[in-house]
Amino acid sequence: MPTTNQVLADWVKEVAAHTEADQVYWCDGSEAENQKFNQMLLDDGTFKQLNQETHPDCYLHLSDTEDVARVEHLTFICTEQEADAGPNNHWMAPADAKAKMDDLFKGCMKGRTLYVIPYCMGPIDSPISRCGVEITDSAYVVQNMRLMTRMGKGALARIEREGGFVKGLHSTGELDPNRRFIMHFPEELSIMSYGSGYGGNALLGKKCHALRIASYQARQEGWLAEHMLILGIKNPQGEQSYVAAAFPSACGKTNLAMLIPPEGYVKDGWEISTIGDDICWMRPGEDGRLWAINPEAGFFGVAPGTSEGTNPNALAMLYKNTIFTNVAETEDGQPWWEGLDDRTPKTDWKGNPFDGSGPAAHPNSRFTVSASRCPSYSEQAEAAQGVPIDAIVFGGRRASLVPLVTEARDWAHGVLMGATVASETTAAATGEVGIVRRDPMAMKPFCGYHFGDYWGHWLSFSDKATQLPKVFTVNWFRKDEQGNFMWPGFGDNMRVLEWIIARCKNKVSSSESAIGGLPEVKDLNLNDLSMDEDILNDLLAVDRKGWHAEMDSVSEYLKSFGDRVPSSLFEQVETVKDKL
Ligand code: OXD
Ligand code: MN
Repeated sequence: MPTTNQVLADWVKEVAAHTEADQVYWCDGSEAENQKFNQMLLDDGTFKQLNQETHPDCYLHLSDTEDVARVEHLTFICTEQEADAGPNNHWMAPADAKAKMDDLFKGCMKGRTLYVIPYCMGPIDSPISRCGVEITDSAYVVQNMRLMTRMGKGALARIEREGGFVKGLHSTGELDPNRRFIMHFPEELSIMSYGSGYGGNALLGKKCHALRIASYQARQEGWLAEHMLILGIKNPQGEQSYVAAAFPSACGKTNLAMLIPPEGYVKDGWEISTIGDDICWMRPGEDGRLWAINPEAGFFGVAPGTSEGTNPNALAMLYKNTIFTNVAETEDGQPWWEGLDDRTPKTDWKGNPFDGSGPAAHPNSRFTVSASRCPSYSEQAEAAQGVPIDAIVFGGRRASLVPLVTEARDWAHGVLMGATVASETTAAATGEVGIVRRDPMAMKPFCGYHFGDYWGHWLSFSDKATQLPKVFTVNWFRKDEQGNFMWPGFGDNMRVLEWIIARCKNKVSSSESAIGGLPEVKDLNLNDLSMDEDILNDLLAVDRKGWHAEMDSVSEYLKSFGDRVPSSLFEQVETVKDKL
């Protein structure tokens, strides 16, 4: 399947020569090809077949035990000027980075096949979508890209029509953590990744292209590439709204994207549909609204904690056509992870007999599955024009201070809310409870340029779009003095979404406070929820002293990014302080 795009043809030839690949294979994205690759991966032991009665076409892959997560300390943004990468990124000069990577890639595909994966991020016919080509020596990566992107013939045809594409070069190398780098060249729209087969490092369409490179490109072209889920909400009157929401990791993005509303809501006719669970590309439409697509075609989700109780929609997808990475296995060959159910697995994620010590599945074990398998997947996810976003929601894990939901006064205030998103570390993760780490727009690991410029870009949308979404902050994670969660979360988050949508449609008022608009208790639907009104009052209260301290810390944080931080963000901080 060679190509009429000369740049692509020359690049593949050049890489094949430099890496000394045995052969070159162009992926066409067909079902026959899918089956051929699965068989190949079974034959060479990369895949293990799971129980085909309970889990047809499901495979287990156990990775190298040192290659199980994204490696932020080895991830670089390589812009000509160091200042353009910003204090939020590791930087390396492009020439140095290329020399280093050229050395690593030299001869690395000897005895291996070089796979060419043309892919499209977003619906093939959407003007918001962008294409890329990943070259990899990993058939496991090919099979994951097949589920996560629109790959093969259709993508190549679009590349040939349009000309441009993001170049991504990947090799698993020796999987040596000391010879592992993920380099991004946003000025050239290219990526080089060596030494890891893990999703975020190796499936280059996802974090590398759709967030780091795309965020840079989006700034130049006037759109936004964000670490956000997108969900649809239909009310009993049949009115459809869309919400995009950004949360740092371990705050339940996939669960919120696939939320099943409480019974009473379902009876009344409310419906939630899923557009995406991780990435959102948005741009102003002719009507002045922000229109969004999910550039991905699949879910690369964390398995542990996924259950019938926490996310029945996610669990339902995982019985067919799924790749499991680093989960445990039951006696009868079914995938298993902590939190799934009370069975005891037979083998752990290293393939050893499970002896009860430590987790059986790796805490970052994953499922890769086509979005079309999700029961709540919306057909609007395939719409070329995208969906119009009514509300943007930012959230973090805050045991105290931050109310259940707050509405920004205006767009600039909303940008401040996003820029100062924070999440508290948990004892389990670090031993230090309640340490607030800021993760602006949940993009700390993913923004391909200086955060100061990024916030300026966000602010500029008040001139680019006339009907911007309303912006909110939510916090599902408040705890009482005994350390118990005060809000039930999961499906009951629907109650907060209902208020958010009602605000977008001006159907309820909000109570103005120094930190933004808060719901009146009477306007939150608490039917069938045995919740004390005092608790809700606490969840909606503004702790003045605490917020003064918060604003001081926010100010310090913003200052740490130097003089590229827009002054209007500091003005927003002052406004909040004055009102306090
Ligand atoms: C992440 C992911 O690390 O989505 O954010 O995998
Ligand atoms: Mn993510």
